[in-house]
Amino acid sequence: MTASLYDPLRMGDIALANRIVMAPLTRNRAGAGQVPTQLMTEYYRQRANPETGAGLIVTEASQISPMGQGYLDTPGIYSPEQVAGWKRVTDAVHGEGGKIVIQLWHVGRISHVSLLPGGAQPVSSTNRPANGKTFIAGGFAPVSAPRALRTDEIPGLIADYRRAAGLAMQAGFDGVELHAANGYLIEQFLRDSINDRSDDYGGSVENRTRLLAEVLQAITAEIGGGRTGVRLSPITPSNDAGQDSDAQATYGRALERVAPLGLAYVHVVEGATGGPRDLSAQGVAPFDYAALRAHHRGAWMVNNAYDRPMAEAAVHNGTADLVAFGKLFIANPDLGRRLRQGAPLNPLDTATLYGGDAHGYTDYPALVD
Ligand code: 8OZ
Repeated sequence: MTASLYDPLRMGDIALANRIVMAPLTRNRAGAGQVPTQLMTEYYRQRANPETGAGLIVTEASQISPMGQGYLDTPGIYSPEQVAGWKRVTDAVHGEGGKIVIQLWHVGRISHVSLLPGGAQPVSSTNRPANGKTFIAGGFAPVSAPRALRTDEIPGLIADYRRAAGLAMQAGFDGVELHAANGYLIEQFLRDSINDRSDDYGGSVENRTRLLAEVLQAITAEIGGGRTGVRLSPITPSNDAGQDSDAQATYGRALERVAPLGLAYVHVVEGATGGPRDLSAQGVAPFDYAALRAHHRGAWMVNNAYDRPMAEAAVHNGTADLVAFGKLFIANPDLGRRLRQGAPLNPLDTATLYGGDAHGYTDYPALVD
């Protein structure tokens, strides 16, 4: 039986009205204490009704601890005030009949001392800094040099992820998505282009996939595999991640290893996040996503530059169960309705993506009835 982008889907323990997903999108509009604001609540509410918006919302990446933050004004999921702020968001989304999971984030070395407690150094798999910039109070700045986490610090890090997953349930989320993509902490362990450790968390594929596996083990022990997803980006060069020497083997083993956890979904960024899907011009071998999928029995979510024909085809031909849309959902609060109708789409204003107020955030127009 062939499915449509507009058909319902049971994804683990989460029942969705359709397969249209709002992708995780950093917007840098959290309030003091990295607390979700009323404006953020309105932004998510506008996109929550599955009749007009998304079947599932994945929130913007949200740090699991103060050390997990890498940019100005990103929300957290570690304090009671943050839980209360997110509860306003989940109540609003559920009030529209929608579903929402929170993306759990630790940036690792993609951070700056000015954002971290007591001016601490960022932590990573490595002491080597990324060649890149982050956004801090004064504007863009080069990321700070990290220090490699000691082996005896890793249990505490895993405990932070587990606690965040528990807090997400208190905040009323339908589940969580582990951010294991885009050159952030988990990917800093996965790829041998970054990970230069000699302990049990570095070297072999088995060792480099260990942190991902242990974090997912801890999260699923807390909230269940049926409420847990993971986002991977096997070949993205984002955040100076380089390329793993054998991405197919590394990412394949990662999913094979977590298969017993029965994850609700795997979310894969195809190609360069927010950029080209085909990286052959950059000398990157094509990645076999179907081979990766063979290691996972649950729902398969795809992302990156999908338009209406591509998304409809992917679900129709079974390449994917769900399609996540990023830029299109920023500019079109009623993207679901527009896709269904083949209606024109609003253009994206790139000047208002990161930080600011309601402009370019909650003031994109919906279609008029
Ligand atoms: C854009 C700006 C800052 C962060 C990601 C969380 O790439 C992000 C991000 C994107 O996953």
